[in-house]
Amino acid sequence: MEVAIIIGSDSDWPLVAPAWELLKDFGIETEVRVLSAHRTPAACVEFVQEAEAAGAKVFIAAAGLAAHLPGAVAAQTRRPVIGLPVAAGPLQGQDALYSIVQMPPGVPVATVGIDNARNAALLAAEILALSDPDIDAALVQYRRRQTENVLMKDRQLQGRLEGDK
Ligand code: RP5
Repeated sequence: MEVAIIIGSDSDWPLVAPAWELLKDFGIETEVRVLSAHRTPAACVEFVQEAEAAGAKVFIAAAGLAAHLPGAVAAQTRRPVIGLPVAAGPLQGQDALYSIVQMPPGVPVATVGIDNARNAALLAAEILALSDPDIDAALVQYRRRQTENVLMKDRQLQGRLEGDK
């Protein structure tokens, strides 16, 4: 296992699944577990230790509401932890964002935007790419496709605007 994804509830999965898909596309071995900092604290600690022993180099932890999961994971490992705030509940992820990003000095969590599962996966891939040329090559291709896609959209818009003249 190279990346361990932990989600605070199965209700988070639809928003986190794009991260798993992207890592799979990059050929990165990823395990996903539902474990909560509040509801299953002991199992959460146990898994982080097991995952680290199994070779996990990066953790992605996703949670909504009072999202303590990424911080609780970071407290148990020196591997980089990427926190993904999930838009759940009446505050739609703003509570989770502040909770995840405002870690006390000494235990960092790299926080991405609310529901931005894709950026969490890309950040994990970029960390792994530092020591894996295949993942680095996959990232080069990903950026190239992204650039081509935006330029194509620009050409399409220019075409439509020309047609309106
Ligand atoms: C958080 O509480 C979870 O990460 C989820 O985003 C939110 C709601 O959980 P459920 O009540 O849907 O299980 O801990």
